[in-house]
Amino acid sequence: MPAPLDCRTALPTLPPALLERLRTADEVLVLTGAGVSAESGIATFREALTGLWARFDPAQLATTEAFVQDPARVWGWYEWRRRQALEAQPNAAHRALAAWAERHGRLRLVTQNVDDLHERAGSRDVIHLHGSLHAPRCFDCARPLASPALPKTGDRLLAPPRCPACGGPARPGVVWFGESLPAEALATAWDLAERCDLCLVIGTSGLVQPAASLPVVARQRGATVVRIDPQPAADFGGDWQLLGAAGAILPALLERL
Ligand code: BV8
Ligand code: ZN
Repeated sequence: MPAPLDCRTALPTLPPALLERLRTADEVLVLTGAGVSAESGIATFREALTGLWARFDPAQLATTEAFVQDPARVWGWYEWRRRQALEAQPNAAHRALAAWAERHGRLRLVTQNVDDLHERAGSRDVIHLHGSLHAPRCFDCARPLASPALPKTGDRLLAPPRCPACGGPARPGVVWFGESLPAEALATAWDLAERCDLCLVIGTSGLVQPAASLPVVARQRGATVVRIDPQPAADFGGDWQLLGAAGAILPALLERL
């Protein structure tokens, strides 16, 4: 596996083999994580969370147990994140991926993110492996619920609204740790990983399963795996690492294709 390419100041001349693959790929799978929304001002998971949440570990809050134990703290955290997402704008990375898909025609976008910035940048048929901040449902009867009006202030403890049908508490429409991923989304993503000949892994630390296995499956099936991230991955089993911000690298890459 070649050394990571330093793209932090500008996109360097790309190795011919990489450029050829980017230009001629037949089926492209793109897997994104929180890093693709970082330049929109949305904190990633592994940066310290600001405000009321600085002292909580997301993996502790993003669980059914945490919600049962303190619904107002978990619901309040997600409403704080939903506000962040609503106040954010898609960045150049989101827009470049939407443009790439339009031009290529056989590029599918799978995201671990629960914001809607890919959609707002124009991406279609986005596969959300971990759900969405914009699809609350009843914790007890699973009925879809409307997102309530956001309170005036940001990060607060908030009692979840009640289900009009059974009175149960609303829960965010995300996949918590220990919960299964939406079966159809996972099956579609897995099938894409097995069929693609190019897999772009953008803005994800690759720590959460089963999403992190998608690029591994793709490579096992012969795909070229390209990772875009400012931080090199020590145990990267793919082919190319482009070091830098997705919002800078993706538009520059698109110009080269
Ligand atoms: C499951 C939604 C089982 C919620 C998320 C023990 C007990 C229980 C489970 C497990 C266990 N051990 C392992 C597991 C499995 C567990 C797991 O993987 N745990 C990890 C922590 C070890 N997985 C699960 O629980 C999954 N379910 O396994 O079910 C099961 C099986 C059968 C039957 C029943 C159950 C569910 C996992 C989904 C959890 N939900 N999100 C929410 O958002 O609150 S995960 C959440 O965290 C995100 O969705 C995402 O997946 C993950 C965060 O990762 P990243 O997106 O990668 O973000 P991160 O901050 O880590 O990295 C950002 C990257 O961007 C960095 O590399 C950074 O350098 C880079 N970056 C920064 N700026 C930029 C940039 N890159 C480019 N440009 C920039 N400008
Ligand atoms: Zn209900």
